[in-house]
Amino acid sequence: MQHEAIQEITAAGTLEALQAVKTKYVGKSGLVTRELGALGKLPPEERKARGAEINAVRQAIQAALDEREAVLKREALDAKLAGEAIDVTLPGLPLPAGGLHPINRVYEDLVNIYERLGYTVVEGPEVEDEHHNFEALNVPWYHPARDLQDTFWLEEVPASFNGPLEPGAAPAPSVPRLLRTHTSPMQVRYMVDHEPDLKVVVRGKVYRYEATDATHESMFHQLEGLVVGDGISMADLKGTIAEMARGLYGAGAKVRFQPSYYPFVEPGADFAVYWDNPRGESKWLELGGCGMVHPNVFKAVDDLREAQGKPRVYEGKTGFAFGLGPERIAMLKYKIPDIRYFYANDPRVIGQFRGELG
Ligand code: FA5
Repeated sequence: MQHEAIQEITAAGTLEALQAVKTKYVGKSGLVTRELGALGKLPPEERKARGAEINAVRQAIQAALDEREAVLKREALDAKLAGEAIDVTLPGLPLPAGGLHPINRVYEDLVNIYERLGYTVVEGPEVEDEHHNFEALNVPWYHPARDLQDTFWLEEVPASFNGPLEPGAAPAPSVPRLLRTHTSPMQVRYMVDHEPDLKVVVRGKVYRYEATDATHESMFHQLEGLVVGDGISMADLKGTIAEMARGLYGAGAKVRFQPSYYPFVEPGADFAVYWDNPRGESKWLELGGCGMVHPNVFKAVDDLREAQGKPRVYEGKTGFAFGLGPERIAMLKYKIPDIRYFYANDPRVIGQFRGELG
């Protein structure tokens, strides 16, 4: 029996198989255990010798079981460790490649065009004050044009802002802050800090307290242009916008100007480019507003300069300005049907541009 047991123990390849052998021989009703139990039936003179014999067998089997168990446990541990080993030579998990947001891509195209034309590129504060956003841009507090750009105010608007709707009424006692509704306040800031001649484009976010729809967001972007010097004319403005359209849509691009009203320019216009849409139709695409800088803006800038001890240098100058929303361009270029997709943080939308824009 000892011989067979040892053979079976040696043959057991797993801890489970070994346990079965253990149960078979030395378990509660195992073969050896039963033999020990049968001792009582032997005549007393045989019991001792037989008992010693069976115990020796039992100890030999137990020793073989222990030894085999130790071997199997080590093997199991080795196998587990081998399975868990980190192969440091394997290539790492690939990080998803990022790409430029479609709006930044359009900005790059636009900025490249204007840098080529010798413009400086600036950004400016998104938290503005009422004076730069409206007042200095020839939009006094009582002016209905303020309704064109519903505003996120950051501070209580003083009661006098809602005072008698008359020119010449007492000016507001303080200047509340707001989220800029357009990039035009940077016209003012840039002119206060720099003397003519100048050519500058402003890029950045703007905010309007508006209901959103497929073509309107409450946060969007603008590109603003400002050129000031001597004898700058509407022809310069038209040539510049045409050059931009050719940069965006190729040599055959055509531009259209229609009279429009912005308080900070006179005359003012909206401009559109003629382009071939994805359905093969040629259409006018409204891009933004523009015009010749209003003399009241130059005056407001000189007033601010004077208050800072700087010379008045803008009176008598001429200049043009324009402002457009890159979202429009990006929606058409990348066939994104709803402006809200740009900022919904959905990787299924933005992820499409990884390869193309990387
Ligand atoms: C302005 O903001 C003027 N500051 C532009 C300007 C600058 C005129 C300099 C003259 C001289 P307007 O409110 O039209 O104008 O906005 C300009 C462009 O911003 C629009 O043509 C449009 O492309 C974009 N835009 C306006 N509102 C939204 C909106 N809610 N969501 C997305 N884009 C918008």
